[in-house]
Formats: sequence, structure tokens, C-alpha cells
Amino acid sequence: KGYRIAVVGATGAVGTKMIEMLEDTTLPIASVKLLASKRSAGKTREFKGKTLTIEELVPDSFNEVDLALFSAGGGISKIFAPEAVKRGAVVVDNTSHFRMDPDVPLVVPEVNPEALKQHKGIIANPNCSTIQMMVALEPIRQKAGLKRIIVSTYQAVSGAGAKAIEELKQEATDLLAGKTKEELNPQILPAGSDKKHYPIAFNALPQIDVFAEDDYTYEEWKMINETHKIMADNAIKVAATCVRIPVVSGHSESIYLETEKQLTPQAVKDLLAQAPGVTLQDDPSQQIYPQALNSVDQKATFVGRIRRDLDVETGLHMWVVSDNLLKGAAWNSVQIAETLHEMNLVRVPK
Ligand code: A2P
Ligand code: 11C
Repeated sequence: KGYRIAVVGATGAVGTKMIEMLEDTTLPIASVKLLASKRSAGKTREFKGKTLTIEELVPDSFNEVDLALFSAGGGISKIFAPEAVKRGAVVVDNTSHFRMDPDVPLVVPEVNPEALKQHKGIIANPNCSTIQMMVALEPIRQKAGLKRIIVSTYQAVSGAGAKAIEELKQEATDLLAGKTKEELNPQILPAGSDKKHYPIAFNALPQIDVFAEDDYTYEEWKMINETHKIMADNAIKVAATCVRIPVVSGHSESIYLETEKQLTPQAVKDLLAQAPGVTLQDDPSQQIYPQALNSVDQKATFVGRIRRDLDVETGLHMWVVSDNLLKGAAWNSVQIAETLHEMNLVRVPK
């Protein structure tokens, strides 16, 4: 007895992690169906000791599915998420396609689980860089109010998918073997859909996704708009600069925030030491602080380098790191599914 679950994009960077998260979830599972493109149909993959065969995604894939986790790109979600809901499946969508739809809850379980009650079949999983920032800042917002955020990110290539990981590895290999940067052939980064591509190996690219209004990228706009929706407060001022660095997994963020009431750094540390989903790693005397490499395969959001601003009384700085494929994507999606189950909401409302 349990849910019949489908994973859409089961061969991808996030989909692969979704399967791992389902292997150790508390969610009761009756069956798991793995869906991807025609290219992957027939390949196999282990789930809890059983061999599952990957199937081609078609609308009828969702017949007799209770819960579908999507991570195959926005275009796939646009077409197939409604097909899944039509067939009675609740969808947790990891793409940006439905996030700003007023009918679709955008959920970080530590922050706004009650938003799930409004779902009409689709729940959106926020962008990875937004999620970890929300987990770190919500306890502070609750205690002291949040007026402003200025964030700079240092994002891992796995956020751009499995092919971007290969691109980083190939470029690094080629450069170490003596090739020049002109001999590299970047195809994916900084953004697969943009005109020009640049090497990521031994580089830092201040572009994630394509450029939009006011010369901010979509990734930067996602951090702004999604913060407002998740915290249900459009008055919070947010500015972001999103940068891709040659790290495989684990997004890092330098966050400056201003609170309404003044909090000492020690009060913030005490607060975050108790906060759900947070692991405090902050001891400069012992050189203890969060690191991308140490966040890999961990579900937590790691926070450290907490210190006061030297000029603004209500200003604070911190360094926030999390595995973008887990809390940023696969784990947050499975955690949403667990929360839906606990709230008895794994059903499409009539
Ligand atoms: P496939 O491996 O068959 O192409 P990533 O984010 O790592 O790039 O992964 C993208 C995921 O989306 C993969 O699982 C990929 O499957 C899947 N995908 C891409 N295009 C389609 C499609 N047309 N139908 C179903 N799944 C797709
Ligand atoms: C990145 N944050 O690191 C992106 C990936 O809206 O779900 C996730 C894109 C999204 O490239």
C-alpha cells in the first residue's frame, strides 16, 4: 500500500537524485515509474534492489499514477504536467514554468508548507539558489523582520544539467593537457539557449540563464520574484548577482541582509543553530565555515561567516551553501511530497 510515483526526467542530473531521495523517503511507495525521452527508453536503473526500465514519456504515462515529480525542463512540464493532473496525478514540478502562476503554490517546506493547502494539482519547487537562501533567512525574518537582501551567488555547473558537468570536466581535462582556451568548444554554458558560449573551466561567468529586464538575468529575477512569493511579502527589497563557477555541485551564496530589529551575530547563530533544515558551521577561530565540496549529498543548508555590517546597525553578512541537486531540487521536491502526504493532500481537488 502506498503511492504510485512517476519521475519525469529520470536520467537527468536532478532526476537521478530524485530516485535516490525516493529510496530513503518516509513516503509510502507502491511503485515507481521512470520516464525520460525516447533516447533513454529501455535503459535500466536500480531502485531499492529492483531493476526498473526507463519508459518514453507520453501523456498516458500518467494513467494510474498518484504523484509525479518533474525535472525534464520547462517545455516538458508545460505540456505534460497538465496531462498528468488530468489523469489524477499530483505534480511536483522542479522547473520554472509554473512558479509564478498564482494558482500554483511555490513551496519550501521549512518556510511555507501551509501554501500547499491551495494546490489545484501542481506544486512548484523553487529555484535552487532561492531555496537555500529562504531556509537560512526565514528564521531571521520571523524573529526580527527582513527589509532587504543583497545576494551574490557562486553556483555549481550541475545546476545547468548533466551535460554542463561533462562540459566542465572536458574543458578542465583539455586545458590541463595543454590545449589553449581558443581550442575549447563550449556548447552549454553560460546558457544553453543563448547565442555565445564561454569556457567555465578555471573561469567565473556572471551569467546564469539569459538576460532580461534591467540587465538582470532570469536567474537573478527568479531569486527576487520567488523570494517575494515564498515569504508572501513584496516589500522585501532583493537584488542578486548570479555567477557560475567551476564547481560540480553545491551552490554558495554571499548574503547581505538588513533586518527591521537589530540582532547581534550571536543571536543569529543561536537562532540558526535551532532552525529546521539548517546546519550552523561558524567558528573562525578553527577555520570552520561552509564549503561547497562538503555540502555534496547532504540535505542541509549550511550557514557560516555570520558577522555584523560595519556601517549599518541592522545589517548582517553570511555565507550559505547547499547541494543544489538535493535541497535545491530533488530533496526539496521529495520533502514537498512527504509534506503533502502528512497533510493528506496527495489528491487532485475536484
Ligand atoms: P534523456 O536523458 O532521455 O534526454 P538534465 O537536466 O540533466 O539535462 O536532464 C534532462 C532530463 O530531461 C533527462 O532525463 C532527459 O531525458 C529529460 N528529457 C529531455 N527531453 C525530454 C523529452 N522530450 N521527453 C522526456 N524527457 C526528456
Ligand atoms: C542553475 N538555478 O544553477 C539554475 C538551475 O529554474 O529550476 C535551476 C533552474 C530552475 O543553473
